[in-house]
Amino acid sequence: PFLFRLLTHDIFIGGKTWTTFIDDTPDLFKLVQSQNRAQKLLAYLGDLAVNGSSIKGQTGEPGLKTDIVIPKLQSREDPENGPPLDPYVPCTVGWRNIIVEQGPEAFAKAVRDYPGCLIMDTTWRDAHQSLLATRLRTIDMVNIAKETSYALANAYSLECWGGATFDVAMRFLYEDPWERLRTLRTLVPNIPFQALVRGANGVGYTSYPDNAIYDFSKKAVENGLDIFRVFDSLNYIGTFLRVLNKMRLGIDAAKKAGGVVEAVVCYSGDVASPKETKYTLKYYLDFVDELVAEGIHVLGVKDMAGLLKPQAATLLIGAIRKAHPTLPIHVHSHDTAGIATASMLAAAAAGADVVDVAIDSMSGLTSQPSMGAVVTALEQTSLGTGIRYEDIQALNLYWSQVRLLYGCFEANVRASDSSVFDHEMPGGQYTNLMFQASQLGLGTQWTEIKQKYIEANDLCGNIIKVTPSSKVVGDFAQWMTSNSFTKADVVARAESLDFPSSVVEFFQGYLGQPVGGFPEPLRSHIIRNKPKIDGRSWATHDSVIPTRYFLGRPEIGEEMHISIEKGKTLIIRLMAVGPVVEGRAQRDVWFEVNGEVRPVSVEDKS
Ligand code: 3PY
Ligand code: ZN
Repeated sequence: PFLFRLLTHDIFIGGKTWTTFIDDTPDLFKLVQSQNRAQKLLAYLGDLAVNGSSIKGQTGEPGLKTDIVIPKLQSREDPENGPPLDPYVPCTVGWRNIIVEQGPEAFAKAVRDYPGCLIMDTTWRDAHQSLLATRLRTIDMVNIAKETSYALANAYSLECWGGATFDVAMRFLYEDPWERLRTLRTLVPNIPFQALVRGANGVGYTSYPDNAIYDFSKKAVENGLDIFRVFDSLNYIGTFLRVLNKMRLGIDAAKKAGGVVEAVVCYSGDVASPKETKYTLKYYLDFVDELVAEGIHVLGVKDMAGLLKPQAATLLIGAIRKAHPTLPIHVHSHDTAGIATASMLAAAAAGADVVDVAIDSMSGLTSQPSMGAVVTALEQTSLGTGIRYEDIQALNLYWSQVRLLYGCFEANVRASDSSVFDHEMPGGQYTNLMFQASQLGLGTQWTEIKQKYIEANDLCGNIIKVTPSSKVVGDFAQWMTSNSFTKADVVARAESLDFPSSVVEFFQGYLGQPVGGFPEPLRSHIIRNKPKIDGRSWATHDSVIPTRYFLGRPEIGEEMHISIEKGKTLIIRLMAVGPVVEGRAQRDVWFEVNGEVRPVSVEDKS
């Protein structure tokens, strides 16, 4: 085909070939490029036809077999109802303009001065991290991005990056998380983008050197990030020695990068309970004072497990509001027990400026509370969010289809679970551990894991549990379950047992210092002659396959439309899957690509 193109090219026919003809005429190669791309696509689809999807964590096929309908937003006759719709370009009105034009301090002040309560939408990050093992692909955000720029024009932010999205994109989805950020940024220029950053751990699981965190934060802002939600998994701010910094490093890096610093206090225990002795109101207020002294722009209250009951929200947010009248407060929760909607309403009433929600069909259970519920409830108070009910319905129509599509990653969490008040597992981890327990097929395994999680947390000294400290407790619990160890067994035999490495490293101090210090003599028994660490350790979208075909085995005869570049769509039909080739674990798979028959040879892994 290349030779044919060359010989039939106008310039060639006109006899005007010159030595740089090939260099100056890149369109000759377009065909070669698109053939290569088509060949790669066929290799992927052929492998899917023979072996099924190999995306880790997938069980079964996507639950949606039709194309997704993109809803239309209702037009806005009344300018009060938001910026007028333009079907061709994204919305340009929104809170991000203040960050870009006037900087983070002015943004924080405007948020604080806003008479209502704003929302952050977590649909693009925490919601799918908590419900769908973080498997949401960029394309499924891109497809609704423009509508989102209008519907959520008055949102404080869209959480779209950080947490587990970063490493899942690279390890399991074959995507570039930076590309995700840049693409979404182009499509949503008006709403601030927010990321969850694990202090000195960035978006990973261990501590990184200072320069990595500084450069990462700088690059994040350059690629379109606005707000950094910085936390430490033990609420450990670090020491004043720069080299030992924990959370302080994440805060400083975000600030130097020009981002909005939303520093976080992680919530644990029950601040409104008379039985609470560790995570008390005084503990939280002192920690908030320390964060404020760092010169943060916004305070995040991060209830990663969904433990904050309405009365506790009233008490805690009310007290922080009183102590820091000008500080914007942003509250995050999970709906594991079913109480988060009530708690977000209580937080708003007590003075929170922003609360976290997810679009209805991606909300509830281990995710955030429903946007439709919180927004409509606030609408009836003096704390309206500036988000239209009709727009939420339109977005939700889209997300209800996406939820079905990704049904093959659901952990089967079907109902609320108030036992979270005992075990305190963060939303994402709850779904993960439950999925693993159900894979083992033992009905009682899950109850057992929850019980061991409580015991493992006790052994660690009742710590704040969020990535990565929650992983330590989870590993500890699974190890206790598989070895049938009780808490008493562990204490009695600590000097000789072979503990999981994450547990040993936690006790060494690799994650920092837990509130109240490490339990002794258990710590010494577990780490034996290993060192104690008392500070911080050192430790292209050219052809996107729609998710339906990315995850689902194609059927014989099925026609797939895949766009490989603007205006160029391949119509691919699976024709046949051949027998295993004699003596080799291979099959030929036959496709028809734009009417032309093309075979690919695929390894049969069965
Ligand atoms: C993360 O660190 O990924 C979290 O979501 C913590 O809640
Ligand atoms: Zn969360």
